[in-house]
Amino acid sequence: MLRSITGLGVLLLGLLVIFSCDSDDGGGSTSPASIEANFSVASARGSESVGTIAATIEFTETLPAETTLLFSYAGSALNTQDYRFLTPSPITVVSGLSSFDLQIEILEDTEQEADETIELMLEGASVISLGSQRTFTYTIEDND
Ligand SMILES: [Ca+2]
Ligand SMILES: [Ca+2]
Repeated sequence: MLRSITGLGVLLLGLLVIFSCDSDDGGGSTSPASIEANFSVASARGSESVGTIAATIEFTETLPAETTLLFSYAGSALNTQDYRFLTPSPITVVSGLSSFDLQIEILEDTEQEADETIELMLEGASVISLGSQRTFTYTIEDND
């Protein structure tokens, strides 16, 4: 008797797991790993007096879970001198979003200088994958 009750419990638990997996799918069968993160554009430019800019990262589907994104930066503009990250790496993106704005404050100065670049590169993502548009280059145009 005890054995059959335990067996029934295991069976019910199994059905619950199957049922909750089905309801999480929301009708689709896409696994999170097939969702890709890409920059929305490869490049953009603007005056150094622009203020805050956004490098938009788009997801091919709405995120089913919280996701962490890692990015690196390079370029001729200097972090903390010519610009600063309002959204530093790593970025935590909550579930339910289909895009995320990585915000950068462009710092205005009075020096005459050449146009400078900020090069961002997506380096990794938890839960989801990276797409082919992993880099974004922003050109800061001098206004002095
Ligand atoms: Ca200036
Ligand atoms: Ca300047």
